[in-house]
Amino acid sequence: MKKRTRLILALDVTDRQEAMRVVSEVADHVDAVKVGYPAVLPLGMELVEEISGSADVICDFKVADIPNTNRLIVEEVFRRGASGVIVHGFMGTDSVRACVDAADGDVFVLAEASHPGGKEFTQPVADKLARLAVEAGASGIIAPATRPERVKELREIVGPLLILCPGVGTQGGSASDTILAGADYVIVGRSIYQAKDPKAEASRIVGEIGSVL
Ligand code: NUP
Repeated sequence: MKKRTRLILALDVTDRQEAMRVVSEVADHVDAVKVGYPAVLPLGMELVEEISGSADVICDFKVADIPNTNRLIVEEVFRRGASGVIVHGFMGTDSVRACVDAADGDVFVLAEASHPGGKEFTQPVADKLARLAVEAGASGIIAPATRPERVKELREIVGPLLILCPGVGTQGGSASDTILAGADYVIVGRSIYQAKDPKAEASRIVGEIGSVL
């Protein structure tokens, strides 16, 4: 994944035409497009194939199973053209390692979730999950833009691994504060794809990120 604008679009759009319209409008402003179940369940893995022709795609499937099942899922994700996949760490080091071994690209481990409920279960074990990501050979972690102080602490643990942060905009996080805290990329969904002018909003966020680099 290139590191140019440091903005990743979260494309939680369920209509194919709408999805492709948003992607084409913001393509110049994002380093990757993240798709998850909201888009892939109605639109199929063909969506990944289609977008991957013009942009890096990260599949946010929060893979969380035994090693063999994880392997099968991750192999298919990359076979369809994705460049990255988001997985859970709580199933254990062997389950994450199976993802890393099967991947033909980046594996990101969710360390701490960005929503308020992320404080209940993920926050108490986030440091451990971040260490697991390092040990399992992952490319990076997912950390909360809603808690920049936690991004800073997690950076201490993961060193040079990539940190991707959702939670900017609608969830209350700030793109510039998140980058200043040590994130490599911010992930933004609704603030962009629900905007009247998604391209203008993406451009504004890229400008905000650029202003602190
Ligand atoms: O902790 C997480 N928080 C989060 O919002 C882990 C995630 N993967 N996400 C995803 O990031 C979430 O599923 C959505 O696709 C995106 C944020 O979207 P938005 O709040 O900017 O609309």
